[in-house]
This record gives sequence, C-alpha cells and structure tokens, in this order.
Amino acid sequence: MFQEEIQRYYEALREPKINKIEELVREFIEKHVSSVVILNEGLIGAMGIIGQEFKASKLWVPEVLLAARNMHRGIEILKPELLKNNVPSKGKFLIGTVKGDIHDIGKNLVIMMMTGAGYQVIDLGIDVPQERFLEAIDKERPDIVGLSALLTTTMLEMKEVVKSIPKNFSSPPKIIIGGAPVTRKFSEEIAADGYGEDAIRAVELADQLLMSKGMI
Ligand code: B12
Repeated sequence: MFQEEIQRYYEALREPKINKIEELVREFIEKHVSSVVILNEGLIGAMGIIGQEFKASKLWVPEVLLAARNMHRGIEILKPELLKNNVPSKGKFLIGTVKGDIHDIGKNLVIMMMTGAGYQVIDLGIDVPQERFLEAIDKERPDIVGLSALLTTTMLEMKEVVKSIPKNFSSPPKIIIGGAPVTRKFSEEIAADGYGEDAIRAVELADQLLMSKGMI
C-alpha cells in the first residue's frame, strides 16, 4: 500500500464519523485489494501511527478510543473477506486479555484469524483474572490457550497464568502468548509453548502445536 493510502486510513481512524472508515474499507475491497493487505498495511499500519503519536503525547486517550472504535468497525467490514476460506473445526482455542489489561483489538484479530482457519474459539474477553482462565479451561477443555497483553505491567500477569495451568491440569492445553510488548525471549522465559508476533503467526503456531500432539 502507498504512503498516501495508509494516510487515508490514518485520517479515517481519527474521524468522529464512523462512515469514513466504512467507506474506505469498502472502497479498497471493491478495488480488489487483498483483505490481508487492507488489514496489515491499512488498518494496523494506521493504528501504528496512532500508537507513536499517543506515545509522544500528541494524542490523548479519548482520541485513541475513537480510533479503536473505528478500527473495530473497519475490521467488522473486512471480516467476511478474511473468513472466506472457512474450513471445518480443527480444535478448540480459548483466549483472553490478561488481568489489568483492556486492550482487545489484537486479541479480536487473533480470534478472527483462528476462526477463519477452522478453530472453535472461546473468547473470555478483557481483564481476565487467572482463576477465570482456570475455570474456563476446566469447563471447556481447549486444545490451545492464548493470552494477550499490551502493557509491560500486565505481561507479568501472563507469567502467573502460564505457571498455574500445568499445576492444575494433568493434560494441560498448549499455551501461546502475544501482544505488542511480548517477545519470543519472554515467552521462553515464562515457559509458554509459543509466541506469535501477529494473528497469522498465531494460526501457524496453533497448527504446529496440534500437529506435534498428532491432532491434525
Ligand atoms: C488502542 C490503544 C488503546 C485503547 C485500547 C482500545 C481497545 N479496545 O483495545 C485505549 C485508549 C483504551 C488504551 C488504553 C491504555 N493504553 Co493503550 N494503546 C493503544 C495502541 C495505540 C494500539 C494498540 C492496538 O490495538 N494495536 C493494534 C493491534 C492489531 O496490535 P496488537 O494489539 O499488538 O496485536 C497484534 C499482535 O501483538 C498479536 N497478538 C495480540 N494478542 C495476541 C495473543 C496471542 C495469543 C498471539 C499469538 C498474538 C497476539 O496479533 C495481533 C494482530 O496482528 C497502543 C500502541 C501500540 N503501538 O501498540 C497503546 C499502548 C499499548 N497503550 C499504552 C498505555 C500506556 C495505555 C494506558 C495505560 C493509557 C492510560 N494512561 O490510561 C491505558 C491502559 C488501559 C488498560 N488497563 O489496559 C502503551 C503501553 C506502554 C507499555 N509499555 O506498557 C502503548 C504501547 C502506547 C504507548 N506507546 O505508550 N490504549
């Protein structure tokens, strides 16, 4: 995508009127731009600029909230395109954003990609405490659990959840983690089964883990 096009996504994310982002995403779908490009370069690219401006205090929380609302709407419009290659259920995937953290755009993208790849997804939402993960794992018996965190402080909560799962289950699910501050090194340190830098990698990772269990 050209810089000017990414700029249009940026402007649409900043726009109080929600129809701007709706029109823009539809325009690009009609122009046959790949849905993955619209997502990764348009929407996520523009959100990256918002993130930098937020960090530099050029934007404030209400403006970022507005961008998040617009981003959700853009993703909603793109969803049918991204889910076009639907395949039968591969396994159960349970995901949540950990305690203390309310960021959910990335988590929702992971959910969308996992659904599109054929996983049955259980979404625990945001600000999910360790006990809630354990209860849900007990009830749902997922094959894979995903943890999302966007704050350096809540990354530490991931460590607690990852530690508690094998302690509570004799055949524990595989655990994958992700979110902007998370790294492969951190995932190794806390003994998660895998780290995914984006939603596409989340699917690859889940497939690999199930393959190693002989499930697919
Ligand atoms: C939007 C946003 C918000 C919105 C969130 C709205 C929402 N519904 O999510 C609002 C305004 C509410 C918000 C609040 C805050 N935010 Co904020 N926010 C952002 C921002 C700009 C974008 C995040 C985003 O959605 N990115 C786009 C998505 C698609 O990317 P992603 O989440 O990384 O997800 C991808 C991958 O990481 C991966 N992934 C994600 N989860 C998972 C899970 C698994 C299992 C796998 C495999 C992969 C995976 O796949 C995703 C898709 O590709 C970031 C800046 C940034 N650069 O990240 C700051 C940022 C995360 N926020 C920040 C801060 C400080 C805050 C606040 C503390 C601000 C405040 N003073 O109140 C609060 C915290 C609230 C809380 N308790 O959680 C800081 C964090 C700094 C730090 N190091 O901890 C950042 C980095 C901004 C900054 N540079 O300062 N924020």
